[in-house]
Amino acid sequence: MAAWISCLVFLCAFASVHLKYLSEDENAKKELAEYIQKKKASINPRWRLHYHVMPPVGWMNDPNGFSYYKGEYHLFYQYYPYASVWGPMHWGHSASSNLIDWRELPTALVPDKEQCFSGSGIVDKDTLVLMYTGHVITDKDPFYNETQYLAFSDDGVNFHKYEGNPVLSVSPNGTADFRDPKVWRHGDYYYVVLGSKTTDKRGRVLLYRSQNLYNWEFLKVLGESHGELGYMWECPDFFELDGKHVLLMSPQGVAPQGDRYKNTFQTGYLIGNFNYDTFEFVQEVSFQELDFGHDFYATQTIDADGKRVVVAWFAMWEVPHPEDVDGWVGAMTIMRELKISGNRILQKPLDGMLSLRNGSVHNGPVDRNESLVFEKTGELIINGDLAKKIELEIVGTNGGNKTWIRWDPAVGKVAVDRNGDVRQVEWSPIGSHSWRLFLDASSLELFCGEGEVVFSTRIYPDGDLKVNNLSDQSLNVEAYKLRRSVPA
Ligand SMILES: *[C@@H]1O[C@H](CO)[C@@H](O)[C@H](O)[C@H]1NC(C)=O
Ligand SMILES: *[C@@H]1O[C@H](CO)[C@@H](O)[C@H](O)[C@H]1NC(C)=O
Ligand SMILES: *[C@@H]1O[C@H](CO)[C@@H](O)[C@H](O)[C@H]1NC(C)=O
Ligand SMILES: *[C@@H]1O[C@H](CO)[C@@H](O)[C@H](O)[C@H]1NC(C)=O
Ligand SMILES: *[C@@H]1O[C@H](CO)[C@@H](O)[C@H](O)[C@H]1NC(C)=O
Ligand SMILES: CC(=O)N[C@H]1CO[C@H](CO)[C@@H](O)[C@@H]1O
Repeated sequence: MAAWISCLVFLCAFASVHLKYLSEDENAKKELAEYIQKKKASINPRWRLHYHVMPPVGWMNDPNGFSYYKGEYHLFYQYYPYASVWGPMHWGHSASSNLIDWRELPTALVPDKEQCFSGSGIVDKDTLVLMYTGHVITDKDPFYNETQYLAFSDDGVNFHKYEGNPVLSVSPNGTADFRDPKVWRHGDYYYVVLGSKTTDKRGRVLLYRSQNLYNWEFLKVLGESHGELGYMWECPDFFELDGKHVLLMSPQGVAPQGDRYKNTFQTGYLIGNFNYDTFEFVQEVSFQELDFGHDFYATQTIDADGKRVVVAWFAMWEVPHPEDVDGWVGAMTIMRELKISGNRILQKPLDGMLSLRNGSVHNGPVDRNESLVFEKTGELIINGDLAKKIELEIVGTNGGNKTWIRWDPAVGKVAVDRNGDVRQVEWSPIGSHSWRLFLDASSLELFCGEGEVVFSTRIYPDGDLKVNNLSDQSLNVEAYKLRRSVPA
């Protein structure tokens, strides 16, 4: 009897702790939703984007949890709603039925003892499971601990954290940097790659597997820097593409080399072959950057109906984010389909991007000194003679930052020059000689040819967007206005 009563007391105590925990989480989310709603009214709209996912207010970084659940794509992001600077990480949330038109959903995860660092999403039976890094501040060097957590949803909107977190608590050699789980299913197992480093500070990616998402078995180091590729590899992703395997990741600490690696941190990939019996990834091509613009980091991919689609954080660490004074920072790039051609990956805007075209702005030659003006958004298909120089200037109708896009046949390079800060790379077209340029209120994305060279750069024009022809040759330009596909 006594034993029975104490057991009951224990159960009640357990249940009430459990309820208190859940209701605190629910209350925090409710207050946050009210805060976001109020704060939205004070956001300056001038640089808000029209067809790129952004936080409603506050700061965002990495894309997270890219998944397909109950008929919709879900895309989450590292989120600090209370200021336009990085802070304790939440997960913001957007959803879309076509990867083009996005709606905003309530904040999915709020920090508790742990900050909710990056991770991924996977559907397990009828549940959308998020696997993320619980980043906990500690009092001894390096003053944080990273372990892997789970959270669940049965409706794709409301998420609750697993009570048995963490599910994966120690990295093989005990390094505290152990984050950004990207999970997938193959055969009878779930697999996860995690970003980490060796004890002597070389970036690497760890591979684990599990039959149930709760118990994980370490398998192999999938890839590792030998000193040339930085001290930490973040946001790994691993997938099959056109008969090869690709390890996509964001190394930190790669030294600039000529035109390469000029951003604070890089994002790029290794192409090779993977064997699910030995767990060996044999790299065949050395590291290449995926995008050559100023603002591209922390990619995440999804298999969307057999297409491999990538999205990245459309910003960079440790650089000015001029929209911060407007009450928000950061966005996602447009979604791109990946393909392998030869030794490299091509990026192509999703076919669905055509559905954004809403009216022609121009079709034909752009005359001497003529400008095309775009009311905040535009898409341009540009054809020129690659035997001669091409130069376009992008500027606000009222001034602000100037950006130039150039082709110089003497060096065979395409350049994006933002206020004198140049990113450039060799381009040898493998097919099309066109450029496809997407402009939004504070961004440009330039796809060259078949997507063998792509630049993603944030720009801060004052007013609407003006594209000036500075070339010595006649360019043929087809230009469209693009409609809005995300909340303002
Ligand atoms: C982090 O915390 C877990 C317990 O949740 C512990 O097992 C692990 O050793 C800690 N890692 C480090 C690097 O301190
Ligand atoms: C672009 O400008 C140059 C020089 O101003 C001119 O020669 C060329 O014809 C212009 N391009 C087009 C398409 O008119
Ligand atoms: C083009 O612009 C330049 C600089 O403003 C000017 O000197 C030149 O006369 C213009 N050319 C034409 C054909 O309008
Ligand atoms: C670019 O524009 C931003 C926002 O107005 C401003 O903060 C920055 O100083 C400009 N940069 C240059 C080089 O003009
Ligand atoms: C397309 O443009 C027209 C005219 O500018 C506008 O009325 C309409 O709302 C736009 N459609 C969309 C879907 O944005
Ligand atoms: C996975 C991994 O890095 N394991 C290493 C941990 O450290 C021991 C001792 O230095 C090595 O032998 C393991 O290879």
